[in-house]
Amino acid sequence: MTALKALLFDVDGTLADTERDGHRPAFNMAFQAAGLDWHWDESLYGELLTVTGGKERIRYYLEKFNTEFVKPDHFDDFVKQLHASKTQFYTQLMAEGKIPLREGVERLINEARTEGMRMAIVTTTTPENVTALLKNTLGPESESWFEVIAAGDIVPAKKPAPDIYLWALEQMNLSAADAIAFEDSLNGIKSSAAADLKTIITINDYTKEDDFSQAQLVLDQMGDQHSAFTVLSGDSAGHRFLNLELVKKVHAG
Ligand code: XBP
Ligand code: MG
Repeated sequence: MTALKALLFDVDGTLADTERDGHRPAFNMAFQAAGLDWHWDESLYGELLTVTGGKERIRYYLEKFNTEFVKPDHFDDFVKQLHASKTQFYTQLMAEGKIPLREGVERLINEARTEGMRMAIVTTTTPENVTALLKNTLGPESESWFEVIAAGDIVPAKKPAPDIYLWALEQMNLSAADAIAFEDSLNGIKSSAAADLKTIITINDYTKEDDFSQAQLVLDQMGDQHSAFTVLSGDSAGHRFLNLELVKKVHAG
């Protein structure tokens, strides 16, 4: 059996509920600032989440939900600029500190640091967004706790492709058996499972109906001493919240 050497964290939906209250409003602010009458409500955004990556999501919206829109010349640049504006609004929202980490995330990260467990971020979101979330929740130094920040366009094929996980493992000189992934969505588990990583899922409102049959453990949240998780599938070995001991058991199991 290989000992657990690293924790690989997805960001959006896993560390914090950023999709509904961060990304979605930031997209809408960018649309308004660009003089577009587009509005992504919570339910439409749920459908748009099928596609990862903000630029990819804008294109998907126009292909599937707003086919009347006449694409401007230099459409690629148009999407890039719109997305850059969205990133600015998103990082501003993070700086206002309105999006907290999910229950138990900070505790687990601190426990991992204390034990000297290696950690990385593996996400499809833009690197600036990761920096903004970490700084404004875990503090200005926290980015350095993660050995690798694998994010955004660093690999061309985003989740559900395994590429971003494989890239992170390669950077860390680890094999999939050495690590475990933390995810919240179907695209996330498809990506981590295709990279041969064992995965622990914490669901959220957008992902609660997703198929997580490839995950080792599915929870409603990581939970805490006074806020026990609900186990949706897998074996929590009698634990009431997700600590490093349970993570190691899931990895070994
Ligand atoms: C996150 C995403 C991202 C964000 C938006 O997925 O799909 O596209 O919604 O980020 P995951 P950008 O949690 O699997 O990483 O607009 O910066 O692309
Ligand atoms: Mg996610």
